[in-house]
Amino acid sequence: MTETLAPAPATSPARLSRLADDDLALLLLIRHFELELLRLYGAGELNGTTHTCLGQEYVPVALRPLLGPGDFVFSNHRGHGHYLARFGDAHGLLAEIMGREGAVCGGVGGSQHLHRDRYLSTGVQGESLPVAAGVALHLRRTEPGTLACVHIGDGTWGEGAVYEALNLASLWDLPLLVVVENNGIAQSTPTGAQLAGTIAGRAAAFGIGHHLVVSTDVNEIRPALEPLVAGVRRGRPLVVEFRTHRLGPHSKGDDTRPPEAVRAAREHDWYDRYAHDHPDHFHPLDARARALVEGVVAEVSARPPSRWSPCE
Ligand SMILES: Cc1ncc(C[n+]2csc(CCOP(=O)(O)OP(=O)(O)O)c2C)c(N)n1
Ligand SMILES: [Mg+2]
Repeated sequence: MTETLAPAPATSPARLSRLADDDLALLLLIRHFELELLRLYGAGELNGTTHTCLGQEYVPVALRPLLGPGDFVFSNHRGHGHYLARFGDAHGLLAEIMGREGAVCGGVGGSQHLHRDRYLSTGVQGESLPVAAGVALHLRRTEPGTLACVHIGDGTWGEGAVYEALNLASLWDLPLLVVVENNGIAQSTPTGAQLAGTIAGRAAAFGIGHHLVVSTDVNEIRPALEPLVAGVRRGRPLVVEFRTHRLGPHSKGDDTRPPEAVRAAREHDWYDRYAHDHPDHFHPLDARARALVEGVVAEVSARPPSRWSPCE
């Protein structure tokens, strides 16, 4: 039922290392979940809008074991992968997006506005960073060793609230991990047309450390991040910038990029590269993830509409 995108051109960068089963399974779950969402949207089955993280799945997968249940995660409009990496709950998420029984937030949050335990997402760009900074201050005082992790995109560096939050995070030594998923575009605006200087330079202006990730290999990214995340827990904020690629449209059918830009994004896609580099590992787990997502779609689609009351 899920569709893969056509194979990428054979100009792949370095060979990917062999992943642990659970990491590959999670990457594939997110990939097939997102592909199914685009199909369901096209069939008129979804409530509201949706933005997929196709191509960026490895970001929350790499971070997953570095974050504990005591940490807060603040996600954004492109957050399905963040949620699935934290909870693995494809049923609750799909029910939320489809407005069916068992939805994480009663079906009123939809794709972009989720709240579960210490996980929140918002579709309003720049809204989450000041909130995350406030939560980080609370955590520093009451639960030292925990942190607030916030995901933002490159385009979100155009919001003034980001700089107010960075200022206080540095001044007050807040355990704040800012994960930037720099996919080189904000809706239809290339980053080069809207961001002067660099994200590293902007972090440096506040005395905040910056770590650049260009790899898509979870086995390379995670050990490099581990000591840095430990430093955040001790009270030094950090910006981790992933140079990543948005594989799909901004939201649904709204891809304004020229074909060369889409091709370039596909050349970096871990999915085709992993299938090429490790076919024996990839194919059985890929088939399992497709079947799993198909089952989730069938099961959730058959549920009655969600019901929500502010008094419940
Ligand atoms: C305050 C605000 N302004 C505008 C929008 C509309 N909008 C949604 S996503 C988006 C682009 C975001 O770009 P980026 O931060 O790079 O994230 P990406 O979509 O690339 O993941 C815009 C302009 C919004 N959600 N919030
Ligand atoms: Mg972007």
